[in-house]
Amino acid sequence: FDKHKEVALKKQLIPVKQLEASVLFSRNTLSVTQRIKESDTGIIAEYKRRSPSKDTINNALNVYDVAQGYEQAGVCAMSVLTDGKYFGGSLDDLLLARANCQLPLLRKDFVIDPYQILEAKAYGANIILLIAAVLSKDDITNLSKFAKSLDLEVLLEVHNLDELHKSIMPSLDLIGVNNRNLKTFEVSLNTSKELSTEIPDDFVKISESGISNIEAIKELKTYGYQGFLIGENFMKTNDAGESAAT
Ligand code: IGP
Repeated sequence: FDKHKEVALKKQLIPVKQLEASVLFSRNTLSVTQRIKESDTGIIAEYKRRSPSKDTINNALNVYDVAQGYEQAGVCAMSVLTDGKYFGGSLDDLLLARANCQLPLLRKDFVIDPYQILEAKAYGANIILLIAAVLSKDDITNLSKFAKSLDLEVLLEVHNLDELHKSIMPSLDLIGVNNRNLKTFEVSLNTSKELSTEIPDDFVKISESGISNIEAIKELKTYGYQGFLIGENFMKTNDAGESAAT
């Protein structure tokens, strides 16, 4: 993760003033929390070309078509990987998704600096991800408050009880349990099941990763999960939008 920090910080190319002056900076807010509460499915569908755990998932699908497909499928929000090094994504992907759908968009990246939150806003995101495994409690406090000040919602990702306990604070909107261990890439839906009772009810609960069928969703719902972040299962097909619809 330290390496990643270096890379992320080196990308500070566009001056802050210019980001803040961009047209997308002053658009209306889209609330994913609201949409998830109103939806019976709660799906956040991800655009992901490749991942360190799987190498190439699919290079043939362009973000433009996928954004449209996910929107037609009626998902609650779209997640766009903007990390280039490990996931082959970019901020341009986010911008293209913004240009082609009205869905709330999650900037999926390793956010460690407020500058990345300004970028998220300027490139069309409505939600940012903060990963408890790579951030201190103070980082989470500062970054989440900064995001809220820009009218962005915050999804906090945890993988174990320690991460959850250090992170609970009012400036978060959604708490996501990642079923994938980011160090070993092992996936187990039990992670969501085990942590479910520890997440206070004021947050929308999201289960992330390794979800590949309706049965899993139904089961996770009985544990109080309202949202489901799904990438690979949709992206590995010829038509990600169609598979999200079914
Ligand atoms: C999606 P999957 O197994 O459905 O493709 O997982 C999403 O949860 C996963 O991409 C993810 C992720 C992350 C990627 C969850 N947390 C943090 C990068 C960084």
